[in-house]
Amino acid sequence: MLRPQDTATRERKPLTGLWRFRLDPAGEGRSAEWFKRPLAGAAEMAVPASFNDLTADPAVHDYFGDLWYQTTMRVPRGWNGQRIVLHFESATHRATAWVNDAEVVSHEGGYTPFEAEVTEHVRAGDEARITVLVNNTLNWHSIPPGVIEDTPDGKRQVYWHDFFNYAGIHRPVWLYATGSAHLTDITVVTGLDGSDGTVGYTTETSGAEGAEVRVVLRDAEGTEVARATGGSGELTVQDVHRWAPGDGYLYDFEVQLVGDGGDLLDSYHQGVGVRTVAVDGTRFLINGEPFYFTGFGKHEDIAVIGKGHSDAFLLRDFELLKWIGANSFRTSHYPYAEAVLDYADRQGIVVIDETAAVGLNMGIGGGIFGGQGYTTFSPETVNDQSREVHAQAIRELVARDKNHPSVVLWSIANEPESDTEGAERYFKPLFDLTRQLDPTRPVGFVNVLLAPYPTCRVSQFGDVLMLNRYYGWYVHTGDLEAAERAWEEELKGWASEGKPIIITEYGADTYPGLHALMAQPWSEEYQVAYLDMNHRVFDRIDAVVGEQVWAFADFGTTSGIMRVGGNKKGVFTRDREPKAAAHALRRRWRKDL
Ligand code: BDP
Repeated sequence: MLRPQDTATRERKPLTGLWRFRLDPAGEGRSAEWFKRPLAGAAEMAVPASFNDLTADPAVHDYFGDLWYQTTMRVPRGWNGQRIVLHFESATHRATAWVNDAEVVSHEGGYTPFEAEVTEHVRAGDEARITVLVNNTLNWHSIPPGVIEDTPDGKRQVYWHDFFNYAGIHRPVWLYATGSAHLTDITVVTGLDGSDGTVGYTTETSGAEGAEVRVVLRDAEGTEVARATGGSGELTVQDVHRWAPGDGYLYDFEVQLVGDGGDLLDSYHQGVGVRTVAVDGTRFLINGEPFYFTGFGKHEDIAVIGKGHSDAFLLRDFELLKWIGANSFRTSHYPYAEAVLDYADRQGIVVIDETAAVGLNMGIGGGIFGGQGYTTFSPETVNDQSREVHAQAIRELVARDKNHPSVVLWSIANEPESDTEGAERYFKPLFDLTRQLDPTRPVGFVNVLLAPYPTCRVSQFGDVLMLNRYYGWYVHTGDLEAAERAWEEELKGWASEGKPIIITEYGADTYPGLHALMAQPWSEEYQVAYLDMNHRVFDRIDAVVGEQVWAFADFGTTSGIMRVGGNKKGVFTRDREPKAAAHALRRRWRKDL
């Protein structure tokens, strides 16, 4: 699937703004055919945004179930005779859409795009009614999972991940037009050969019998550097300007579909960063050079708009990454908006790209966030059907993000149960699948402190070890000496595996403005001392090739005795102001200061 674009042959129209919106607690809208007329009793809702915090009503804030969005738009007059497509960058966690009276698409999974051709349901120049049934419940077959429990006070949505279940239409929606002969997919794989670069490509088309594919590669100044004819092939770029961390140099790869008579049927522009990624022993190599990750686990999380994408916050966050000297982040704990990855490509920021498989671990619920009595992997809980949903989430992630030079590593899950036979059986095929989908990038998953060395049975499948550890916070709380000893001992065990280790989370909740001379937990001083302790340990272990602090900024969670207005492990506050730790990290990471 190609992301909508304006080109010589394509036009798009954003469907952002205020839509009609209404909850459907009884789940009656589908059978009552609400999509056939203007939504009765509707409020208005911003798209893109999470609906949860745009309300003063607690029942809406915590709502789970069916919710309806509707808008009316005019199809551009000039689109007569064009193929017209309705495209959602995401809808959380599943959706069905109608155009006028016709159901056109359904999609499971809250963070990847989906689309449908709607040519036969609309007319250029006429109005079209677009209705979307979004459902935000989590169950044993959703990624992430959850369960709806009956309580004396009614039904409750329970889930095991530590961020608020924001939902709605979080990213742009588009109506776009192409010719009937069009490109449907482009894949590029880049390589290096001395000072030259290679760009291997494959394309897919539809309705294009007799048409020819031509490709042109241009440098950042627009000068042509290579061209070829044919649906697949390889281009060579002499004296290539490599894409590298801190140098987001992109070539423009234009794919053209040309008809018999030489007419341009379709044109699509794909940014290409020429770089290589490899794992060699305990080293993580980008362009053959050892790379050390500095940065964060992040969230798509902003006051008021929740997980709604904001270009303004995108810029602010990347400014802070640069200011602090971070060269990377992980898309914890779900695929981020495509605009984020495009920007990472252009900024030369390295990305660990994660699926939404978070909370597949009933041990964490019992151990940290309050008791509950489920088994993680069983026929009644996370089972074969869940794994197929997980597999589909991986397929959609790789399909969406395969061409981003910034993405150097797939993370197929965060902190799942990983010390049982059930976990081993569940994960083996998912690693195989990811490698089959993308043989060019390393694959890993993020290990939890409940499966310490040497108990983990899933890390054997990873090319890289990704560890989340909270020595000095959840264990040895406030005792950094004991924490340092225990952490180093465990890390030495992992180092003996001979793989690169990235510490994908370490962090301490910190209430901004709370100070304590004796560096007590929750104070700004403790966060700094905690990070210092971790860094001493990392610097003594050669196999550690990265440190990503948890978290970039404070973020919204469900309420609980461990959370004060959300998770406060941010190095920045939720409105992106620095805590003392931000200055300390900047001193460590900014080699140029
Ligand atoms: C880890 C999770 C992360 C949490 C963090 C924490 O990966 O989502 O927010 O710990 O407890 O378990 O702050």
